[in-house]
Amino acid sequence: ERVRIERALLSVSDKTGLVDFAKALSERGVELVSTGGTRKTLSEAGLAVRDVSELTGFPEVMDGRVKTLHPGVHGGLLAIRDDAAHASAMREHSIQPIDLLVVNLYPFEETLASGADSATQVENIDIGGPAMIRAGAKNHGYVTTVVDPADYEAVLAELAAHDGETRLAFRRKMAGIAYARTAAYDAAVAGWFAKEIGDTAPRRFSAAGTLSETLRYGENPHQAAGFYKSGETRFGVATARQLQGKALSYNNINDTDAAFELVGEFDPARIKAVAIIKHANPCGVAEGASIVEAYRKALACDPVSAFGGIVALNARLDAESAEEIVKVFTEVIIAPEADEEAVRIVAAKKNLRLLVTGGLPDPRSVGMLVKSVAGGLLVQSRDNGVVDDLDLKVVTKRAPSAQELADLTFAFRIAKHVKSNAIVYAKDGATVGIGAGQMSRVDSARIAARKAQDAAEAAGLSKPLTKGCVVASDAFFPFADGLLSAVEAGATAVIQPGGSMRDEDVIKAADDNGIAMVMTGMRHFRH
Ligand code: 93A
Repeated sequence: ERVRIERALLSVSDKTGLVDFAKALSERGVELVSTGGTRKTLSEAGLAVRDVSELTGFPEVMDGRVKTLHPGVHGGLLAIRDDAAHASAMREHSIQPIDLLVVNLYPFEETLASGADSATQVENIDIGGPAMIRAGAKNHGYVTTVVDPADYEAVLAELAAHDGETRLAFRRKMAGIAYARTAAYDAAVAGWFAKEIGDTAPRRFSAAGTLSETLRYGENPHQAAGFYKSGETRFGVATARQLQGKALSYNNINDTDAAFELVGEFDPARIKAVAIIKHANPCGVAEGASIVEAYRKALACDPVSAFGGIVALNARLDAESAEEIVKVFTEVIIAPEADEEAVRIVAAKKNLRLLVTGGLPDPRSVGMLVKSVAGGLLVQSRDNGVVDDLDLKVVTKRAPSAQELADLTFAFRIAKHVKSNAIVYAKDGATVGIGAGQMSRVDSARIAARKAQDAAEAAGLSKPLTKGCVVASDAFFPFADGLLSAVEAGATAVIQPGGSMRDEDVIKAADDNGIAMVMTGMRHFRH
């Protein structure tokens, strides 16, 4: 379990912190072995250090291309110390065990950034370094592998805390970091090759996983695209079974994901829910006693936008619902399951895709979201905040009624899945107007009201559906104007995160208009 560090092999391009680290190791009685440049730095600092050729019995050759690629090194890294055959091989070939491996790689990424020529770039592909790192990390039962000067301190702390030994848990942690490093390194090399040869097609293998499907095109026909599956077992578009219809397009996959993640917010044991999505935003969401009821209510919100939409269900697709859905031109239906009869009804529409997932995604689960920016990636954890878990605070004189409160939490659940700025009007468990993706919150509020007006007119109603509704905002109202615009549309209760400098003004505006307002303390930006 614990391993005493007696011999360390150090071979680093980035010499940051090297001398201090090696000095500390040496003071602990650790024997130091190094490759050319590293050894030179250490001996100039007055440290006793052996040359790696003493382990290999072979000189560094071919301009250093071959310096550690030798059984004398790899045997010392890979040997299972308490395996009799391994131990006898070590004795027979005079292979000395290496307990601590400290390697950082030829600066391939930095060389890229400097705009070097191809030959220089190729020379900076490290071969021996990754080979040693992978060997040491594989044999983490015995070897501690360090690939980053940022971890030197942690190694010394580990040795100090455990009497010159490392624990298995520590070595495993370091092994994980080691493989992540070699993966990132090779991803950079692969990316450079793709660029060199002008290959813009999605790569079959990538750090994101293995390419599962080459798509016809991306967001637009002149863009290449592919679908990588991470292997995560989350119920959703990546793990769904497609029962019928054309192949999914890039936009279909994106929209279907948005749709199904949204209905995942509704526990089917409590209520049935349906979301209709266009361009990754909901144009109608509703809950009801049955799927067909929820679908009708969702469709009523914005029947014009629902044309060509994606329909997601939080429960089994039944025949009655299928009949209703196929009346409207729909691109995709996604549901946990589907009745045989429903499948037959959908089959009449050859192109309509029907996906069954086997379950619903857990909105509370953790995960990573990745977005690319020029020259980099932004990574964040999934927005797994759920309104039911929040401490809702009534901040106005009037508290919401039970019905208002039910609609407020419904609306806030949906606002989380609407592109910011998001304004969601809701009534009786259905959205009645959604404003998405505007640069000003007031505009989102106005658009949502306008859409509610249009839907009412289309349905031949005398007043817009927003009369007596509630409103949710994904982020705080910076001024009272956004709230007043919602009040003008007919909202009687508001749910929003709060936290603006002008919360006082916004609360006063609500009180002046007899509005009930609830603050969640959690924002749901989505851009
Ligand atoms: O050219 S290599 O791929 N061949 C090798 O056998 C080898 N062994 C270690 N590069 C190799 N290294 C790398 O040399 C290490 O990963 C490290 O980046 C560098 C350290 O060289 P030096 O100690 O001479 O500065």
